[in-house]
Amino acid sequence: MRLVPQRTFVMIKPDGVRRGLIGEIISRFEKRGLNIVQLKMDKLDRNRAERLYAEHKGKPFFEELVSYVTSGPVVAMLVEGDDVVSVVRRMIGATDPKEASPGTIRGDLALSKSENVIHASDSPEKVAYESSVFFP
Ligand code: FUP
Repeated sequence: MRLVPQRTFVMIKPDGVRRGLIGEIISRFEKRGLNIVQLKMDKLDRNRAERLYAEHKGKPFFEELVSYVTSGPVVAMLVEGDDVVSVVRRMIGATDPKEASPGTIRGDLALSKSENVIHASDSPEKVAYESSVFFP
């Protein structure tokens, strides 16, 4: 049992904000029993988007990814709870929403692999790195 609950970084992407899904998504985390401990609406510029997605630089979808994630406001948050990194990854579902299980956020709310509503860190190391882009 951890003394300090784990935290993860979550970002509702521009399509999630545009489509009015902020409340629906936050509500799922709250109903699951997780705590929202920081929350901020923000807009990424190219420089910060490239930092956030540094691991994908050079991949064929990188340019499309950066232009999409800078296309409108996002909601960044830190979510806390037991084993929250893996719990939230399971709640968001597979990267390609067409493959994501029903009941997951992507499986219920998205269809496009490039515009898949939400991002969540996949390891504690990424939590530290990705949150520093939003919560310095
Ligand atoms: P995930 O961790 O599930 O968000 O997925 P990745 O880190 O592998 O990818 C980050 C983002 O890049 C995805 F959310 C969407 C985009 N992407 C594509 O557009 N095409 C791909 O083939 C893979 C990822």
